Amino acid sequence: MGALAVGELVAGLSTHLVSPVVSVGNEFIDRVPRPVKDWAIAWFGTNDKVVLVGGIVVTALLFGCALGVAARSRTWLGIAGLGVFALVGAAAAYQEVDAAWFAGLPSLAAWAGGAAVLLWLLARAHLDVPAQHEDLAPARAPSATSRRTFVLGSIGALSAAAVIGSTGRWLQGRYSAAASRLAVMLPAASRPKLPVVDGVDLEVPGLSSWYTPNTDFYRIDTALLVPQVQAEDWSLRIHGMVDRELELSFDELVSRELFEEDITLLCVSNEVGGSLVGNARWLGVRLDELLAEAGIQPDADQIVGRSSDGFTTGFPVSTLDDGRAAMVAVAMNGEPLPLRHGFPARLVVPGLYGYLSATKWLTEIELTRFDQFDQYWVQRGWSAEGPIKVMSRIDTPKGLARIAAGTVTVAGVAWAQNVGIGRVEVRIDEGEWIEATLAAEENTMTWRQWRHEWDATPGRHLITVRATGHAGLTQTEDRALPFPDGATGWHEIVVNVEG
Ligand SMILES: Nc1nc2c(c(=O)[nH]1)N[C@H]1C(S)=C(S)[C@@H](COP(=O)(O)O)O[C@H]1N2
Ligand SMILES: [Mo]
Repeated sequence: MGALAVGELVAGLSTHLVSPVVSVGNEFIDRVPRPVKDWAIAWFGTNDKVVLVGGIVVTALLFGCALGVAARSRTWLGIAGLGVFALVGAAAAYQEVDAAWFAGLPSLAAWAGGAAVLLWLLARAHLDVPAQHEDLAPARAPSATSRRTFVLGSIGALSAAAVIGSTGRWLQGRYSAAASRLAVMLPAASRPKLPVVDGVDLEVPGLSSWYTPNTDFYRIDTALLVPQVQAEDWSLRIHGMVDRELELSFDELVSRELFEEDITLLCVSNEVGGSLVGNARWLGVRLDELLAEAGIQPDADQIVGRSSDGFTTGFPVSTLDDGRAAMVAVAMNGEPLPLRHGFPARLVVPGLYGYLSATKWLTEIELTRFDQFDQYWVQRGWSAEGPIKVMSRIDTPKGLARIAAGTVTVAGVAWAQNVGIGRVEVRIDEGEWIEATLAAEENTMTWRQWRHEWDATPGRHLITVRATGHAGLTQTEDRALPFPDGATGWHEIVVNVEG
């Protein structure tokens, strides 16, 4: 406990330092075998990070208790054990991107702090050891005073650790980019988009709204702490296999021609019926225009996005051939990108899963070749190409809901980027497929709402949905898990209709 607290405090002293707990967590995230990660997302969803940090702290505390017990007979064991513990923290710290040469300092200090607390507590526990040695019989029970000094000492040490640890966390908070975000003034789009088509939102209770509010938007990334990137210090470098390297500051980026577009973002880990999908209005600079200015060399076939935290994405240069609205985005639903969603800038590429394309906290765009570089998730076995698959989801009623008999509105969303949804069908109890009513279509890069009025009779019923893209491709019934290139299958729910 003392060790962890000192680690936090020292980490708070410099932006170049990361708390040992966070480093160990980040390393863990980068190294866990995929099944463990899938299991964590399945069980804890987007709370997986809280669980991981909690797990590390609890493991460390249990380890500390074991060391304390061992140190009672052999002091050096306790000190050495703390050393092993600090080594793990330091090793993880040196794995962080841009680790400074002194990255191991918080762990080293944690070792010293932990050892000091241990020695001090041991001294208190042994205060009257000589007395014990004199009267060996009947048992070597510590005297009441010795026990009291030890317990008081422990309480004192715990409170000191709590104070030191929270001071450390507070110091680390100084590097927040929240103020930088508040100060950002975004110019309007120079090519304003027409207002959203009428009727894209069916406004059925329980159905996802057309735009997903930023606060509800799913968050998926490998960063245990949200990277804090100040717009003032930020720059975007476009380099690699280009004719002219470009480097743009945030001001230079936003004073270029901005455009806006509604695009639905999707995570490849989304299961059938899952919620790792959201629709937003994005404002940004066209990626094809930036790259044309840099001049893509003919041999380049991969566009790699690099993030401030070392994460990378990669997708084919040919993705942009159809003129789709790929962009370096600076705003989401009318406000600067939230810190969690990549402030100050990120990539958004309609039609590709996020892991291939949607780099948050973007700092570099590199033109390269697939035979020269594998991006973060490709190194971990995921597919190097990831067009989003046709999918539909029932939002209301909810699975296993109890509903009253009569007319029930079954409604949801469907997507088929960048072809567009042509048809959605609903089936009750494996009967005939019935065409649902579609909301208006805004563009082919977003989800499309649908609804179906169902005359519900008492009993237990199975509702199934499937979608078909404009090109005629119907969502397959074959169930596939997200790995390696996205889940497939029909979304089905069971409801209980009460008579
Ligand atoms: N820097 C960084 N960018 C990232 C990721 C990441 O781990 N780190 N994850 C990607 C994945 S897998 C997805 S699905 C999207 C999610 O974007 P969101 O969190 O804004 O919804 O971000 C992408 N961009
Ligand atoms: Mo993702």
